[in-house]
Amino acid sequence: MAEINAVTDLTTEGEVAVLTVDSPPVNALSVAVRQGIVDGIARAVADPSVRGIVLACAGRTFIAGADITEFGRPPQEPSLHAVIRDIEASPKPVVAAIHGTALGGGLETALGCHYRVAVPSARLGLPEVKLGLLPGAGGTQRLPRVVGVSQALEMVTSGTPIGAKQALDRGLVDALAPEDGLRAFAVDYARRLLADNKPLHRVRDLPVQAEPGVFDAFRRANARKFRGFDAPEYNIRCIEAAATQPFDEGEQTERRLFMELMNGTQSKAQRYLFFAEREAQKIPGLPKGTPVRPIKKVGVIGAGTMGGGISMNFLSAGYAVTIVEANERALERGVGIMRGNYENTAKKGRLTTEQVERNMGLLSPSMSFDDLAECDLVIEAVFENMDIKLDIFGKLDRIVKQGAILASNTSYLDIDRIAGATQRPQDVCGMHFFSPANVMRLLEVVRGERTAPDVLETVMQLAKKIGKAAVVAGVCHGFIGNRMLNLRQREANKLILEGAMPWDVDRVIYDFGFPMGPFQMADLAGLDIGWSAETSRGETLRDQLCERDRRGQKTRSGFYDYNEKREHTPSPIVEELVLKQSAERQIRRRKIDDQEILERCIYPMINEGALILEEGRAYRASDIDMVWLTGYGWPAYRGGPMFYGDTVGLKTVLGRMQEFQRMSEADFRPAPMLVKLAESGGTFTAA
Ligand code: 3H9
Repeated sequence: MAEINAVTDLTTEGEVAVLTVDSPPVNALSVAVRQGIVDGIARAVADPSVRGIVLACAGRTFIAGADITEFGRPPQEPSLHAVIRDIEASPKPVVAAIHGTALGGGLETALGCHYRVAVPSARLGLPEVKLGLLPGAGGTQRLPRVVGVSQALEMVTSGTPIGAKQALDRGLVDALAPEDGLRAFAVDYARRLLADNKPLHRVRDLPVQAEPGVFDAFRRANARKFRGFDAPEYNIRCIEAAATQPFDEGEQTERRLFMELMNGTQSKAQRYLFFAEREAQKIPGLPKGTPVRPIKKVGVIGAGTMGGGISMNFLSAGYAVTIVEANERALERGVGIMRGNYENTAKKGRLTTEQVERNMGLLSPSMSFDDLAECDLVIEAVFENMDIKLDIFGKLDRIVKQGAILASNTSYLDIDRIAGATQRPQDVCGMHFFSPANVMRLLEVVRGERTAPDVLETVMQLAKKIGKAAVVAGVCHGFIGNRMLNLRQREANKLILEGAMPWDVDRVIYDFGFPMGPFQMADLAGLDIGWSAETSRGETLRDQLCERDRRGQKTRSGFYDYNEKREHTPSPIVEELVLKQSAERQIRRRKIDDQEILERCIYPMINEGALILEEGRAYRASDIDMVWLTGYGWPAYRGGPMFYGDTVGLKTVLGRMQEFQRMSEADFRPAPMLVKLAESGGTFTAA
């Protein structure tokens, strides 16, 4: 074995040289890997005894992309372009041997090879768009030459990898290798190429054609999905260049557009979020190797919207779930809705009917707490009422086996008090899912004062298994997400009394990049959540709307009027009620511009985030940003509220908070951390 450098080596098997990259964890294309490939290829090309080359990787995966940690720093030679150019120019055939994932620069490197073989479990894709980028090492020019323009457009703008079998069908892979014999297969494949005198397939030389109008049609079809993001459009332009320009010119276009994205704020935000998601898994005081408790059977209390959605997460991941509800009709209804949801997914082709039956077969509906006795984890998802929860946890303590984890899905309440209702507070934590719980990625894991480390570790690992992005929050009213959301809602409510209309606030929030504004969100959730006709005093706008049976989308009217397609239009009744409210409260309405609406809604949230950090209810600013990204539809290209605060500049945020303080001292009091960072020129995300 000949070592090329610390992360690559070259061995020969007869006339075939195998160049192996070994740079854990994911063989990213760091400068050392790039140099190793260039030197390894040069050595194999120069060796007269070598006639063919295999490019392979050690460890769990083929090359997973450029080394993202190098982005934003001065570029170092050799560039990835040079690496791929050298591979493609090799006079001896180069075969890429792919296992794990060939992603981004990794797939681009494979596309520079003359042939590609992969194990069936391998996945191949160009996920750069998720980092606000485009494949910048010839990927947008080579991919359409192999899979065609339509498939290439789909792959680069979605960033979703495809499986090896699909890649074989599309010509992206030339042959499938046995799962545990990739290296030998690739070497043999190279030998056969040589024996059969096969030509060198240089992808750059292949033709590429596009149907007239294909690009604009693609843009139109995806306009909603791409709204606000720069990278999808840049990717489309590159594929367009591949179809209209010679290869070298197309590569130059790609390079130029790549650099524009790389230097922009959007990609910076999206790259930050990539690391934020991984960082959120690292919990202070929880060393690697913390033991986990085995979880096989899960219990869920409550078969309402939340309980049903929570159960579906576990059923879909193959866990047995016992769902308990107090009355039979509610239980039947809840189970029926779950089945209906699965069947709808099956109708859309995203589940087979067998999978629907398998999932539903794992569910045991029950009306007795005693059926939870053998569960390893029980999640309570009933009405937000402390007394009811205390009663339930007392019962669980008596019934459920020792060592089980007892969790509450409460959105606001004090987990320590709930834990206090048991003799085993160390086994209690919060698992706060977001509605619809089977869809939204966020799981706030609330760490109580006495939650045991292995309980926390178990829940964090479990979250990954059910496809959730878990973030640890400390005990406080509303935890991270809802505590901050309350402030946005407070300001939205104030703004409409002071001069804006609900649709003005919603438009500003939507244009900022959220899927909808606060009033549309309220209509969707239902205005009567927590409202009752008996106790209504008719004072607030919400009271007045509910009293008129304007309870949101479900009654086809709320802050807006809705048609049968659920399209909304501003309501003249609401306008009248808003004006009346202002008059009754003797508020002189004034014109409020969009900038003020945005700042009033967002800056107090940032300020609250600073308080949350100060109090230690979140471990880091990026955890707060993950909460908002995965639970509330914060636009990824703005990085999250704390990152956004940094982007605007904390001095600016502080300055505006101080101006707003003149209107209301208590509502806009700056957090000491905000003041300190603004004065010292610091940032939340680098703090
Ligand atoms: C690109 O290629 C641009 C080019 O087109 C143009 C260039 C000119 N770099 O996710 P995991 C780290 S853009 C640096 O937990 P898994 C990660 O931070 C790139 N580090 O493992 C983590 O570190 P830590 C296009 C990276 O098994 C550790 O590896 N490629 C990179 O769940 C383990 O990661 C992508 O976007 C990287 N590229 O998933 C692929 N990737 O342990 C990005 C990972 O300290 N990567 N790390 O927290 C992934 O999607 C997943 O990591 C992968 C493995 C699916 C590969």
